[in-house]
Amino acid sequence: MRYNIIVISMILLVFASCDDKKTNKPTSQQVPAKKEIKIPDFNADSAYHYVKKQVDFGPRVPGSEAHSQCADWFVDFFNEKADTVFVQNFRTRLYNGRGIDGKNIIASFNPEAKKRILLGAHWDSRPFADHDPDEKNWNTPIDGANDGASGVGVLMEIARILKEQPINIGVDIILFDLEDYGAPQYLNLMTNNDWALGSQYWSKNPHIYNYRAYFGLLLDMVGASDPRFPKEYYSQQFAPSLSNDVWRIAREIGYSDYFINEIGHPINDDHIYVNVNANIPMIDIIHLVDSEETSFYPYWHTLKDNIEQIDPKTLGMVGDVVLNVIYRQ
Ligand code: AHN
Ligand code: ZN
Repeated sequence: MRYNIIVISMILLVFASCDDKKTNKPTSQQVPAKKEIKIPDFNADSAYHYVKKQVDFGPRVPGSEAHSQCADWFVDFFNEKADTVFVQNFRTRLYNGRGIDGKNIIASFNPEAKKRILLGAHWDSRPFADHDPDEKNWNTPIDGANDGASGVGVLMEIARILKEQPINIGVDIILFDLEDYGAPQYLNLMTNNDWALGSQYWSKNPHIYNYRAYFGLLLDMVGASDPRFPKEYYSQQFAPSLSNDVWRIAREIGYSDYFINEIGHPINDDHIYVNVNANIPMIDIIHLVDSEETSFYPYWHTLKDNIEQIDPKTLGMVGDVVLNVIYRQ
C-alpha cells in the first residue's frame, strides 16, 4: 500500500516537472499582480506635537480666549493643507438655557469627488472637571489632552499626509465644537441632548446642501497609553459592517490587543447625530474601560487629563488604522 503511494507520487513528480519545462515560467508571473496600495507612514511625533500645541493654548472652553485663538490656528493650518476650509459659526443653547456661540471647522480634500469619507473629532474642552477626585476642582476647566485634543491631533497629521500624498476619493475632516459642555454630574439633571451640540447643529445644517459621505470615523480619546478600543455599542448598531471592517483592518496590521473584538458600552457622542440626522454611517473609536463607575478612560473629566497622559504610540496606532481605511478605498 505504502509502496503504491510512493510510485504514484513519483509518477506525479515526473509529470509536474515536465509541465514546468513546457511552460518554463514561474506561476507567479502568470497571475496578474494585485494593485499595490502604498499606505503612507503616520508620524506619531508630529501628531503628538499637534496635541501639545492645542493643550498649550489652555482649556479650549467655548467663549474663552484660548478657544478663539486655537480656532484661528486650526483655520490657518487647514488652509495650508486642504483644498477648501469651511468655518461654520452657530449659536445654540446650553443645558442651563444660556445662549452660546460655537464654531465647527471643516477641511475638505478633493471637494468635487463624489465618493467621500468623513473624519471627525471634537475640538472643545470641558469647562468642568466634574469627575475629579477632589470636589474643589469640579468647576475647573480641563486641558482635555486626551478628551478632545488627541483625536484632533491625529486628524491634523492625516491632513498633513493627505497634502503630501493625495488620494482620489474625497475626505472631509470635521472638528466639532461644543461636544463637551453637558451638564455637570453634580447637578443630577439626567439630560442627554446637552452634549454634542456642534454635531447636532452640523448634522441638521451640513456645510454643503445635501452633503453625503460614504461613511464616517469619529475619534475620541485616542491618545492615552495602553488603550482599550472595543467596538462602541451604538456604532455596532448603526454601522456594523463598517465597525467590523475597521476592526479587521486593525487586526491585520497588528493592533488586535488594543482594537478589541468585543462590543463596548453605548456612548452618547457626536456620531449619534451624524447617523440619526445626517444619515451617514459613522462609528466612534473611543477608549473605554469596564469599570463600574464610568465606562471612560481613567482620567476622563479630571484635571489629570493633561499632556502627561498622551502616548505617541497610541496616536500612531489610531493614525495607522485611519490611514489604512482611507487609502484602501
Ligand atoms: C456622556 O457622558 C453622556 N457623553 C460623553 C461623551 C463624551 C464626553 N465624549 C467625550 N467627552
Ligand atoms: Zn468629555
